Amino acid sequence: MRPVNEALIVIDIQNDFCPGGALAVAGGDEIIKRVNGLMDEFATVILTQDWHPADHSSFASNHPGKAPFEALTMSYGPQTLWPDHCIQGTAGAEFHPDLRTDPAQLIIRKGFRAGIDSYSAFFENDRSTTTGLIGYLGARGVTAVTFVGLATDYCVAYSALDAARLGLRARVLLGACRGIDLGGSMARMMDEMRAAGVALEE
Ligand code: VGL
Ligand code: ZN
Repeated sequence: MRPVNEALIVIDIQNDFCPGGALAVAGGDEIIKRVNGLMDEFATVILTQDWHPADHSSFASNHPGKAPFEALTMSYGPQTLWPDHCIQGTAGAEFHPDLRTDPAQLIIRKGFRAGIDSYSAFFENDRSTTTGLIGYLGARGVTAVTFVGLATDYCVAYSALDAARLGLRARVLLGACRGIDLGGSMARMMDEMRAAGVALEE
C-alpha cells in the first residue's frame, strides 16, 4: 500500500477510446490489467469519464465543413475537432467492461458543457474553470497524484500539467497509458510534462 497522501487518477478508460470505439486509441485496452492491479495500491482511487452532450463543440460534426482532427479557434483558444465520442448515456461513454470501478471513491465527469471541452481532470480547456477535483483532493489530504489511462498526449498530459501547476507532486506511468499522437502531440506533451516537473515513469 502506498502512503495515504497519494491518489491514483485513472483517465478516461471508456469504450470509445478503446479498439472498436469512436475515437479509438491504439492499444487502449492493453493497459487495463495493470490499471486494475494498481487500484489495490492506493487508498484513494479516482476515475474520470469524458462526458459530452451530442451537440458538443469539440465534435467536427457540429461544425459544417469541418472534419475530425482539424483545428478550430474557440473563444478560449485553439481546439482540436474530434469524431463524436463519449456521448452522455451511450455505450461508448461507459467504462470499458474490464476496468474495475468498485475501488473508485470518486468518478469525475468532464466536458459536459456544450460550449467548452475539458481534457484535464482539473480545469476545462479555458484552463481556469475548475472541475472541483482540486478541492476534493485538498479536503482528503492528497498531495501526490499518479496518472494512468487515455490518452497520454491529451487528457493524461493536460491533467498531469495542471496537477503540477496546482502544486501537487505529479507522476505519469507511461506503461499504463496509450496516446493518440496527432501532429507530433506525443513528443510535444512529453516535453511539456518533463519541463513542468512531472515524473515520467514506465
Ligand atoms: C480525449 C480527445 C477528446 C482524451 C478526450 O481522453 O484524451 N481526447 N476527448
Ligand atoms: Zn472528449
